[in-house]
Amino acid sequence: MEIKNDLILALDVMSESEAVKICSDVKDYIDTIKIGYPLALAEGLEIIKTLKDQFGFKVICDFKVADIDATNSKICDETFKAGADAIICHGFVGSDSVQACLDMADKHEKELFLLTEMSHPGAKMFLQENADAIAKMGVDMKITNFVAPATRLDRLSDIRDIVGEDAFIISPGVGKQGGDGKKTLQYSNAIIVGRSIYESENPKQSCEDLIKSLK
Ligand code: OMP
Repeated sequence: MEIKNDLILALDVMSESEAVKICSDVKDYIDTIKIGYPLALAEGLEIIKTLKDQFGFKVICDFKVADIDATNSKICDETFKAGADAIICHGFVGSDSVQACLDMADKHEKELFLLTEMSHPGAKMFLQENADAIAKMGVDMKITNFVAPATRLDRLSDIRDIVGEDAFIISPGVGKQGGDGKKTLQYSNAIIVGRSIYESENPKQSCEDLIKSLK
């Protein structure tokens, strides 16, 4: 996936009007947005097509799909039917659950991102000790897109080593969660940034400043 300025906007705002306003502000700098439960639950899955049609963005749906295979399959099918270009699934549920997501992504000729270790402090409690195995499982399953944390560069680097240079890694945790964009891009293909942009007084300026800081 080609991502303009190596920057994905996490659009965790709570209404279509806020979403449209932020997108209008940053559309010259961004071509890929990530929509998660906050906006999808507030506005429905139609928001995917609304923003794609209005701005021409690629949309990654961050539904952290984490159920049994049959249910994962249905979640992914609906999400791709709604226009998503990619979906994020959890890996801790195991290969049968992830395979169901992969099969549905293949059926729709769309992409799947496998979440390995999360970026928040709580990820150290249960997920971290299994994250390398999750990444290895993804490699064994021929998955090529991964999510790994910008908040722990040592772990991001470990995960890069496991998935290999040709894999595509996107990394949340830059800005509000403390991660540094430029350092993250030593290991990652793109950063995911939410609040530092959409909560800013001037999202356009924040976007511009962030992109300059990545150079
Ligand atoms: P900010 O912290 O506001 O920049 O937003 C980060 C975005 O990345 C949010 O949409 C989170 O839900 C998401 N995210 C994480 O923060 N940590 C993770 O480990 C994984 C994700 C994700 O899958 O996108």
